Amino acid sequence: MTGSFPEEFLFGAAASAYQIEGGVTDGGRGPSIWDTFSHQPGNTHQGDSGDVAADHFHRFREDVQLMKDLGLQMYRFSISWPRVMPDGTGRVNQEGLDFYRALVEELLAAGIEPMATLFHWDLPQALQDAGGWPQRSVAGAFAEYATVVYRALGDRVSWWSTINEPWCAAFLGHASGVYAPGVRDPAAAFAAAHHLLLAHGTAVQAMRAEGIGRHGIPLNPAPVRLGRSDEPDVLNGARVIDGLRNRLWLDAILAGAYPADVLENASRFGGLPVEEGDMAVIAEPLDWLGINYYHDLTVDRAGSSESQLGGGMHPGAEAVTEVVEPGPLTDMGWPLTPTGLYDLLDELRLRYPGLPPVMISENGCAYDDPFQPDGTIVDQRRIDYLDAHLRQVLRALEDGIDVRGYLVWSILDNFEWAEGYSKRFGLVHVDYATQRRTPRESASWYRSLIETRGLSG
Ligand code: GCO
Repeated sequence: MTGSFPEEFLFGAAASAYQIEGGVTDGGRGPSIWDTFSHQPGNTHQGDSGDVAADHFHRFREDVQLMKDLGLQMYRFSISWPRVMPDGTGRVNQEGLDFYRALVEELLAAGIEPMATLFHWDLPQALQDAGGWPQRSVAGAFAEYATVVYRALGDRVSWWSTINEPWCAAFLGHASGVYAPGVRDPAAAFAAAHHLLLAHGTAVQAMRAEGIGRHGIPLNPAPVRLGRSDEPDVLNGARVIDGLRNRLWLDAILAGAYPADVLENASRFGGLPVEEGDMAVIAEPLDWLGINYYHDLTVDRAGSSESQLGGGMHPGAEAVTEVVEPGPLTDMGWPLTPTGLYDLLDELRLRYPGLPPVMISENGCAYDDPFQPDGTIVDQRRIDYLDAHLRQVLRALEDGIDVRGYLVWSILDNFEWAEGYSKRFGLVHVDYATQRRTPRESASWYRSLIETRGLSG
């Protein structure tokens, strides 16, 4: 697939607060569940935490200059809830708001459109102590926080992203427990899922009451494919996984109802705690839908594959698991499935008549290519990955699917959650001992793409 991207198409990059900021006790910031979780032995690679990360809290002007040098048109960052409201509700930390104001002004001065994500998993610990996402009250607290942030930045930020990958926060955080808060309770995961969605809709409504903006949510759906087995229990397991990863979220937000099979599966674990009026709030119309895409999902009978990814993250699908078919993998052990991005966009267009404009709000890969003797980093595999996925975006555009932009994950190497600093996703390499930034070859490639706005043969 070759061709040019539309004139208004936005090329950018993304990151998140806990993964790059550091400064976890600076500027009045309160603790988040990731501060707690990462300091509990065994939860992260070699005990890594976001205490310092890429020190973006202190180096953000240098980092924005790097983004300007790349010619980025948009930068998606996240706002640390506990940096703005250390207790989660009530008290506002003006130093925290001032940091994000300074970041936004720096971006705008560099000609870069800011996209602010309100929640990228770093829930204030104080709210976790009060029950966390399984408690319905967190949705109201989130709307209060969203209003505080909108009043501070709404005159300068027009692209608003509510909750990053709520599936991860709900099921990796509360079912498999491999992410913060490290809970292993499917009932808590389903309750968290519903309250994350309720928080999303409530916050969009609250911000719209304050003023204008383009509101969306970055989800991480993926095509679910079958491995070698197609026996009935495997087919059912695949449908459960498709329900949990994709349709629970997309149907609620775009169609205002949970699918019957998702409700049936959830009922085995205490159900989704829907109250009167909730679904209308969750289905608050959006200006854009974010798609964080990395690879598609292949499902096979549990225990019958070369390598299995995770367990316990799909309540009700215990007979099956995600598997990785033989083939090239990124450093995360993820397969290379670029056509899955087109297939996903095509499925969304067909399944959801009310599909709003799409932003590819994350796409990228982890590779740790070495420094060359001349100090450069030739990361051809990352270039090939980005090129292949962007060609699928071109294919979707040619096919009439309304994609508005593409954000590389990530601008900088950063804290990759349970994997800590062992996995590198950055267009720009970070030496964590010195905090020295080194743009990789892929950064130069991306700059050229942004300049030419096209992909040749
Ligand atoms: C996610 C998160 C990012 C990850 C990235 C690589 O999509 O899981 O938004 O925080 O770091 O996706 O896993």
